[in-house]
Amino acid sequence: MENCLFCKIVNGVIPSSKIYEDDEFLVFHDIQPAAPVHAVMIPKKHIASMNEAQGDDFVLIGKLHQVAQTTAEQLGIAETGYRLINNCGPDGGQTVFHLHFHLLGGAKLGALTG
Ligand code: IU
Repeated sequence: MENCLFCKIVNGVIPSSKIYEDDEFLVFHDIQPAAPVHAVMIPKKHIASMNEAQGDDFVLIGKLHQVAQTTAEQLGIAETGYRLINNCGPDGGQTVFHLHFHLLGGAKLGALTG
């Protein structure tokens, strides 16, 4: 998608601090970390949000959870624990409309609030 910021990161037009990359996924450090460890995990395929996912996208989303597990190990937060978050739509706090999950850890995280 031409105007999608995360597609631009995938294409290298916008730089990112990469943690992991393969044919289907990219993981990078969030530029505004909300925790000591804060990675953004995206499928390279443009899916606007969780609400737009369909068909095989759910296979991709399942695999992304597997990448989250290995990334947590790589970042040293597997044992202490972490949080995997998807913000969906404006009320969910989504600001970039390319499906992504936040992987947060490295400290005891606060309770979820609405
Ligand atoms: P959100 O769930 O859509 O609010 O999350 C978008 C995240 O993408 C947010 O935490 C930004 O700091 C992060 N981000 C980034 O890490 N690098 C970028 O170039 C851009 C956004 I644009």
